[in-house]
Amino acid sequence: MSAIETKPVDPSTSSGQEKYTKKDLTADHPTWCPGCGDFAVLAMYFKLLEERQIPHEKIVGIAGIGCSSRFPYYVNSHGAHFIHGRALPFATGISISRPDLHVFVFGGDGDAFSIGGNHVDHAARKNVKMTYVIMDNFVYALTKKQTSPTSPLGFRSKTDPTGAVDCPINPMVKLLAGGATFVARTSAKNPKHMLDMMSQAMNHNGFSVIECLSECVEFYEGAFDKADPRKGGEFKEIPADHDVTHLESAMKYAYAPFPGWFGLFYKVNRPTKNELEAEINKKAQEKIVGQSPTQILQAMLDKLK
Ligand SMILES: Cc1ncc(C[n+]2csc(CCOP(=O)(O)OP(=O)(O)O)c2C)c(N)n1
Ligand code: SF4
Ligand SMILES: [Mg+2]
Repeated sequence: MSAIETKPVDPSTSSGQEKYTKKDLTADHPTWCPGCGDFAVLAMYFKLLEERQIPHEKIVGIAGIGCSSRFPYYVNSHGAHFIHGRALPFATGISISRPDLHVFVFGGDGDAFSIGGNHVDHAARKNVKMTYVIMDNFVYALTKKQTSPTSPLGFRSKTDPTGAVDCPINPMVKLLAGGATFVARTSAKNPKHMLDMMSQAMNHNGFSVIECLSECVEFYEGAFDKADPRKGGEFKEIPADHDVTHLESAMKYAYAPFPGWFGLFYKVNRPTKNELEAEINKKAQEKIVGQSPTQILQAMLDKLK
């Protein structure tokens, strides 16, 4: 008589699946232009998730609007292509109410620093647990070459046909000043480095944010050649003896002129909003056990009457 073998099921998975591969995590075929830097970001994200072997129903990817923000379409996990610049508040709600999920946010320089500029500051100061990857291409690409907050002076675009005159923001300085507890910079041209930054960001208990230079080959070709050794540029990594808990030192690296430095600028531990509000949220959730979202919404509307 042969015994039927039963294999232990991981309780954190709904399917009990044993190994998650890129195939499981892939959804739609990306519609980015051939050569777009965003492909490398997606590839490294798949690699990270494969390495971690997290069931896809435990992952959330939220984005705003832009070429880069199409990211969630291509990943077989929970996700939303949300309102332009509003990915962070939406992701904050998910992070706080569902501590069992890993929350990632993806978007572009316009989404992060233009229309969503304030949200970045507030998610940073609140130290909401999530990982935010900003795919910076120095241009509004989806809207076909408009000046973005990171476009350099003199950049000719549909909105600045004679060249940009507004002083660009410095993402690293803004993120550090905003109070982010994990700030890193990488490039889509260096996937190994990018994967390392993403992996460290995911391990961080708090708001981890990465600026990833990701070239738009259609509307700003060659923007990052100065940071690419294969194009005669220099990919300067932050020295190993940099104290990542020292804000002033991080600021010094942040203020370096383009192409600047790459690596982990800053990392400190500070209580997260998730931890600080855990008890309040638990009590609020206990009150709505068994109710459907419609019932919860109706009860809220009734209170307003
Ligand atoms: C409220 C609102 N304003 C403006 C737009 C138009 N719009 C769509 S994407 C975008 C900018 C995208 O630039 P970025 O975030 O840098 O992403 P990229 O396309 O470069 O990856 C703009 C202005 C919009 N969709 N919604
Ligand atoms: S327009 Fe630029 S950013 Fe958008 S998909 Fe094409 S190369 Fe990428
Ligand atoms: Mg952009």
